[in-house]
Amino acid sequence: MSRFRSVAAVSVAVAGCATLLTAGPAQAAGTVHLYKVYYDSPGSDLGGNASLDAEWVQLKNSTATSVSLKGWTLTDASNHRYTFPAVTLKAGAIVAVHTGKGTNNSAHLYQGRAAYVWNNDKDTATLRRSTGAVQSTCSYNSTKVDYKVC
Ligand SMILES: [Ca+2]
Repeated sequence: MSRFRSVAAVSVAVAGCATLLTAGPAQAAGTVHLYKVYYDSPGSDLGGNASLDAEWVQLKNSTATSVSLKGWTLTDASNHRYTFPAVTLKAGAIVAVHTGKGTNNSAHLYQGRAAYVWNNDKDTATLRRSTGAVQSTCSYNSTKVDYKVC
């Protein structure tokens, strides 16, 4: 009886592996890309650091490996440039780049600006690698919503 149970358990485990292997290749084809731009921070644009930090851009690493963002840049259509410090974005992780000031950590980075960067009507975010090669872009052109999912 106990032998029968263990054979059944192995069969279930094998079936589970087959499902995971089938799902694998699609996951491996990911990139580091712009994920979401929250360009119109809540409330009136009266400035202040809390309002500036409620304006942000998210990047996502949808690859299966960690990626160093050191020297990568994020620019708007007016060429306001943010250069990433030595941070690593883990596989599957998202990091938000806030416009205002704050203390950087693995999930939140801060441009340290005293003025808004992302226009509330239309703009284009461009992410470049440290080589200058364009990695990802995200454009929006609407005041009907406050954010764009890239
Ligand atoms: Ca804005």
